Amino acid sequence: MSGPLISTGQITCSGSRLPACHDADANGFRDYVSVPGCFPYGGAGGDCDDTDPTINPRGSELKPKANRHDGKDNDCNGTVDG
Ligand SMILES: [Ca+2]
Ligand SMILES: [Ca+2]
Repeated sequence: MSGPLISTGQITCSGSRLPACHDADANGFRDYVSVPGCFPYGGAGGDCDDTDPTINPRGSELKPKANRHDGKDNDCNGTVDG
């Protein structure tokens, strides 16, 4: 899994902070994809689906069992239903 690496070669620091990652679904996990190089201020990161609050890196494909067959990558490990 790729993390929120802070790029020092592409971002010019001029007293401003890195842009904050979006958390569109307000589940506390911010989306690194929408804003590459963003920083998860005030929250964890790595939300692979920032439109569904039930999907996050701490989600589970197994609990509830129905998640196993919902066609979603509930735990953001890159594998749907696994
Ligand atoms: Ca989110
Ligand atoms: Ca998964």
